Amino acid sequence: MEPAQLFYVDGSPFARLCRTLIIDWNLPVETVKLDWPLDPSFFDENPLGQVPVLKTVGETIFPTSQIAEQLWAMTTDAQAPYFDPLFDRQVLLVTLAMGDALVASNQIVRSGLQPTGENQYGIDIVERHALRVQRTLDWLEARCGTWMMNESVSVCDYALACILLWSDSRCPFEWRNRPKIARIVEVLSTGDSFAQTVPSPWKPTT
Ligand SMILES: N[C@@H](CCC(=O)N[C@@H](CS)C(=O)NCC(=O)O)C(=O)O
Repeated sequence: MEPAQLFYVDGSPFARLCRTLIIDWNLPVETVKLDWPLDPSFFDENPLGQVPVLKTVGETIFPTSQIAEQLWAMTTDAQAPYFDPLFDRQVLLVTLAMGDALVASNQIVRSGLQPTGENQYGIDIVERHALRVQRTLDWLEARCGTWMMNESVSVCDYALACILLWSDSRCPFEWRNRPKIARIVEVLSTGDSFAQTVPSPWKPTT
């Protein structure tokens, strides 16, 4: 039987979440690194043209939340990081959506897109993404115990750590002023699966 394969690009915080889960859950999934930018033929795999994508027998799975659920289903016994898809879904989806906002804002800035005309949209979109990120971090900080979901480390903690560590290497901003979040990310960042998936330094593509 063909092994399952996870397609990723270096640096993607969403793919890093899946890669750390594969390592820590000891799953038989081959990880396949793709070059950046992704080839247009990748739209045949995922109509959104994005990684991560998980291919298992007869199935092509995305986006990240769906992959995390599939990987959890592949585990044989419950082990850290824990995942209760029904209970954890809101926090996981909001955390990943915050990652989408950070990535979208970074894309605008890195692409060198400047306003070329009058803003008729009513909001500054980069500022709006920044506010979305700050308010989501406040919301998550207020809900945290020792970890984001009760007293056990979960997939939500891994997702948050992958996104905030990505921001450090790609679009740094102040997030360590929230003590619970800062501790969670600090603890996770020293683990083996995080050490094995550190993104390479950013290189501009021209
Ligand atoms: N919401 C998506 C986000 C995935 C995403 O943004 N992937 C980026 C890498 S971090 C990507 O593949 N970008 C390629 C492109 O836009 O061409 C998910 O949860 O999987």
